This record gives sequence, C-alpha cells and structure tokens, in this order.
Amino acid sequence: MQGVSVKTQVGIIGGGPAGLLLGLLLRQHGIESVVLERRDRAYVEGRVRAGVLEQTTVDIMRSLGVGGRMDREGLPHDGFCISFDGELFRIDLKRLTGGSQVTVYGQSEVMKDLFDAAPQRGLQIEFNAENVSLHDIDTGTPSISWSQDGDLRQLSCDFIVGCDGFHGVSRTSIPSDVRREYEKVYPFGWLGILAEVPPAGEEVIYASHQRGFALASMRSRTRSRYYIQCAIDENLDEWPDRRIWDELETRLGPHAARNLTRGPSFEKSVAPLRSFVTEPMRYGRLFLAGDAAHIVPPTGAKGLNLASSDVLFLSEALAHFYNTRSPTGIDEYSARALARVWKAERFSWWFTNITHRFPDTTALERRLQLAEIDYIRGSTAAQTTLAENYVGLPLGSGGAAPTHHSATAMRLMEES
Ligand code: RFL
Ligand code: PHB
Repeated sequence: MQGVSVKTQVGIIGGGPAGLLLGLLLRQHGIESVVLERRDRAYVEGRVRAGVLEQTTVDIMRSLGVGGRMDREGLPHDGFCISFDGELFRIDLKRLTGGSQVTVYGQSEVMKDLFDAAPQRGLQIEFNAENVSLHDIDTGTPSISWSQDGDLRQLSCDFIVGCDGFHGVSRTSIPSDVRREYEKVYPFGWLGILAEVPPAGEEVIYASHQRGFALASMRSRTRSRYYIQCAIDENLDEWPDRRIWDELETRLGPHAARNLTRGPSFEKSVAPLRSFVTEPMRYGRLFLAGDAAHIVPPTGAKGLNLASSDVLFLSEALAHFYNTRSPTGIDEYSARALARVWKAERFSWWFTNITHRFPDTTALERRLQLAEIDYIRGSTAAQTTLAENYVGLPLGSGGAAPTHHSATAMRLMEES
C-alpha cells in the first residue's frame, strides 16, 4: 500500500464517547493509540444525544482528570418521576440503592471535555478520515487504511478497536458466519427538542400516556430537553413548537406539566428506537465497543453508559496484555462486556414496553401497562429493581450482584 504510513499500539476507529474515553484510558496505562474520526470536531460535539450519566461514567471522567466542569455544571439527581395518565410518583434512586445517583450532563459537554483533554494527554485524533477500512484483523499485524486531504494513509497496529457507532465499518468487517446479530426495531421514534427555558421540574419525568410516551429532561437549570413519541417517518414540518408544547402538556399530565415553561425550540429532530446486540464483541485483533456493538432504545438512558463500561473493561484487558503478555483479559473482554450489555438491553426494552404506546396495543394491553406502572408505584421491591438498573448495574460481575462493587469500581471511587 502506498501513501503516508504510521505505527501505533491500538488503532481506534470513531471519535465519539467510546473512542475518546478509550484513547484517554489507554494513555493512562501508558498505551499509545490513534483515533480516526470520519467527521470534524464540531459535528461530533454538536450531536444532541445522551443526558443522563451513571455514577460509573462520572467516576471514569473523574479518574481521567476530565471531570472538573462536569462536577461544577452537571446536575446530580437523586431520583426521577413517572407520570401515568396524569398520576405522578417519584423513584427515590438514592434511598432505594443505598446512596447512588445519576448526573445530568449532556453528551455534547462530555465530548467537549474529552476533545479538550486529548492534545494535553498526547492522544492523537485524525478528523475527516474518509474511506476507513480494516485489514488483516485475523493476523497479528492488523492495519487500517483511510484517505485524508487527498492522501492515502495507513496505520499499522497491534489491535484495532471499532468505536464507530451503529453505522460504522468495523462491525461488518467481522465475517458474517462468525457474527450473530439480535435486533428489534420499534415501530415509533422520539421527536426531541431543546429550548432555552427552565425545566418543568427538578428531576427527569417519564410519562406514559394513552396518546404516547413523553419525557421531560434538561441540560441545565435554564435549558430543557423534551421528547415525545412519534412516528418513525414523522414530518417535522407538521410539528411547529406550539403543537409540541400542547402535546407535552397533555402527555405529561396536569401535575408534571404544572411548571412547563414554553419557548422557541432551537433543535428539533427524530431519533429511531432500536434494540440491537452483536456477538461476539471481538474477532481476532478487532474489538468492538459502544454503539458499534449494541444499541438500546434511549428510554433507560443506557447507551453512552454502556460505551463507558465497554471501554473501561477493554482498557483494563489491553493493559493486562501489555504488562504481562497474557491474553486472559482480552480473551474475556467480549463475555464480560456482553454480560452487562444484555442486562441493560433487557432493562431498556422493558422500560420502553411499559411506557410507550404500540400501534397494535389493545385496550387490555394498555390496562396491563397501567397495572404494571401502578404496581411499581406501590411496591418498594419493584421500585428497587427499577432504581438499581437505572443507576447502572455494577461492573464486576457483569451486573450479577447488585450490592457489590468490582475492584475497578472501588478503585475509581477511591481515586475520585
Ligand atoms: P457514536 O456516538 O455513534 O460515535 C461513533 C463515532 O464514529 C464515527 N464514525 C466513523 N469514524 C471513522 N470511520 C467510519 N467509517 C466511521 N463511522 C462512524 C462517527 O462519526 C462518530 O463520531 O458511538 P459511541 O462512541 O459508541 O457512543 C454511543 C453514544 O453516542 C450513544 O449510545 C448515546 O448517545 C445514547 N443515548 C443515551 N445514552 C446514555 O447513556 N444516556 C442517555 O441519556 C442517552 N440519551 C441517547 C440518548 C441517544 C439518543 N439518540 C439520538 C440516538 C438520547 C437520544 C435521543
Ligand atoms: C436526555 O436528557 O436527553 C435523556 C434523559 C433521559 C433519557 C434519555 C435522554 O432516558
């Protein structure tokens, strides 16, 4: 192959949360990597996506020394609310989980903090990397080629990590006879808006209404983020702000919408909802992490948080390999990550099922949905199950023992 050729230890495809967190975690272990990102920084930073960070993600940010702004500007939440057909009740995360919280801090802010830190930490990011392709992933000498500024470039590395999201090239580089994919596409989307108005409440509100799901979230005390369930092919021209606010008011119900402040929206888009898992998350010298390997519907706020735990597991496994030359950690990566992924998939699927209106929902099924939510309202056991999943299952055993923290989690907490 001709063109500019460089060498590194780990080649990372994709410069979203998974790719950047991984690059910085590897730097902390003294491992060199290069991140190849198809778009520019402004594009990646500008995508309005996640809002809720689990404690594990917060701890990783802090342990990397990039948590300063998050600690100052992020909003710790001790609970959230559920509204169903006008009734409102609270899930007290902190009490039910023995002290855990979540933090509301937008993905755009996370990306800004990670991009700012990268040059100081010596993490090289190549933006506008086009036509990325993977070579020789089933050998000991894999490489990545791409084009940039009219040049053909090549990166030789020991390992490649696909952090290139659902539409990336890495996953499909795994031969189809090895790859198992599990998928459900939901028959609706989420119409999301941002508005420079104070949030409807102190905490996030999930609303299940006969007209469909709605979610009241925020980015700060002066900026609100709202979603309403809509058709996948919804025409945004038919949703002027006034109609969105009216619909939110109806779906959130009289209690939750009491303090709804209307204002012009400055971002409006429709996101599809999907449950998706690919197995295994490793093939030869290629590993997958984050949305490249799995997608959850955003109802449980798990996507970015799963990307964080994947790359934490993988950085530990790669550090173990470079320190000892033992392949044990990298051999166990896929199973370790998938154990946590499947539990978050289950939770996100379940929370979506009980809160959304499905096109073929019968009156009986709607009553069953309401009965389930009413059961949660009245049962501490059910609330505890919901709360421990929402704050994030522990890292150690892939979420098998909710009351125990892994050595990694303990270290992260001690360091922060
Ligand atoms: P990303 O963020 O998709 O980043 C992948 C990057 O790879 C680049 N890329 C390529 N680069 C080089 N060559 C190629 N061929 C490439 N193909 C793609 C892309 O340009 C991009 O920069 O995946 P990553 O890093 O795994 O991160 C995943 C998260 O972004 C995602 O899971 C979350 O946004 C999901 N999510 C939420 N997660 C949470 O943890 N909490 C939440 O509250 C939450 N809310 C949400 C969400 C996602 C949403 N949408 C829009 C899907 C709310 C919404 C509405
Ligand atoms: C958000 O603030 O964007 C958000 C909050 C909770 C979710 C999903 C998204 O479950």
